[in-house]
Amino acid sequence: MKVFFLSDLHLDNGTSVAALRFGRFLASEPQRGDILLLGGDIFDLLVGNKRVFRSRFAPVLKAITEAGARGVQVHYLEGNHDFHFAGMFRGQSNVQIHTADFSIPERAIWVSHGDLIDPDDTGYRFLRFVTKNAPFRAFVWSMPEALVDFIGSRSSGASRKYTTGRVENEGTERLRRIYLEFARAKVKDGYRHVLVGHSHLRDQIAIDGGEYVNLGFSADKLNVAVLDEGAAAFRIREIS
Ligand SMILES: [Mn+2]
Repeated sequence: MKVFFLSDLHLDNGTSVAALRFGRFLASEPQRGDILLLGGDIFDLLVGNKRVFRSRFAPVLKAITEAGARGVQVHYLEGNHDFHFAGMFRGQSNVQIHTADFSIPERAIWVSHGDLIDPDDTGYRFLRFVTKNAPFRAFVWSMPEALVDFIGSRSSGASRKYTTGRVENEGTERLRRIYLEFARAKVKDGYRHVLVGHSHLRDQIAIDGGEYVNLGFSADKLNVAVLDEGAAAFRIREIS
């Protein structure tokens, strides 16, 4: 039984090169009994169970659903670009939506989107406080489709410019360090594989007794981390 991990694809529609690659991967690789971990920000904007998003991302949502239907255990953790969408997968018992960090105890895996690791990101913390709750979900539900899309794409575009245009500097070193510290603490708690996204800083670092994995952001070339049966560490490769 294999475990697959992907995050931060930031798909902006259902028919882009990246979306088609992801769809082909979902249709062919994870088999019945395998675990598929989606670590958040799979979509660049998917907030609320709105028709505009169901239709924009239809091929990808269908591929996720079909993977679950053939017996793949799908765990999808909300990111800061994709949340309040659990309704899209209602009734699909093999597709579990997580609104907070979670673990796969039998493989000693911890999965975190990573958006709460940096204690100094106070602006984002406030935004999260305002948006990630039931009243805001109800508010999105009541809003016209086009308005959610308009406001969302403006804020998601602004945040993406920040994250993809990031250059290596002292700030990134600081982020790397605190993400790694986060992973070390989880390994101390007994997890062997700490899978994190959000920072867009790709890393795979061995920690005494475990590892920290972050796939970064790869635009059209999607990365997947795979844990084979009995393997000690994930291996990262590109999806072609
Ligand atoms: Mn993120």
